[in-house]
Amino acid sequence: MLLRIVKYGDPVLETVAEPVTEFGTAELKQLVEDMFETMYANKGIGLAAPQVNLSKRLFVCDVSAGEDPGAKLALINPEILVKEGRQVGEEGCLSIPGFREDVARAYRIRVRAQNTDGEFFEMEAEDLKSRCIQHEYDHLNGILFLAHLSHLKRDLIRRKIRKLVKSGEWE
Ligand code: GNR
Ligand code: NI
Repeated sequence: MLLRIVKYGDPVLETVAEPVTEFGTAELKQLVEDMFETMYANKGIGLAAPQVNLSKRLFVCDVSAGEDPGAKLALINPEILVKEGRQVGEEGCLSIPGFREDVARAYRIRVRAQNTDGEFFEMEAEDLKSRCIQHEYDHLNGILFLAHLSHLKRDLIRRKIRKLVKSGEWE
């Protein structure tokens, strides 16, 4: 089932999400499936639960954009354990459509998370996958990529969005 993606301005995007406490349920597995479907349908490489108006600590990501079935990742209650190095690259967000800016992130990370059965696992990621996980992890803490920009760039984008809201071209 396709889920509706909320846009910048919705308070759920700036709220710290709650940990997932119930695992192994059909409901959780269906949610993850629906999030993948919604992410692919919108040509995203990641999608966090708050973006579908669910203030829960989980996200999906697939930097192969559906090309490699083994690239599908679902992380629940994730923690970033280690961050190393630095990369600067362009980011966009499905909740802030039409805006892309360079963001500085760690190059490599080590993450611990749970799967839909509640089992803990650890993984490492670098480059774009690392960038995507950091972007999604931020969503769980109510942080958008705008927070990583200069005041000037952030305010410019906010002003443009305010105009889009006024003209009825936002949400
Ligand atoms: O589709 C997306 N592309 C993207 C590009 C660079 C860094 C992060 C991302 S995630 C984004 C989808 C999204 O909004 N996820 O929260
Ligand atoms: Ni996003």
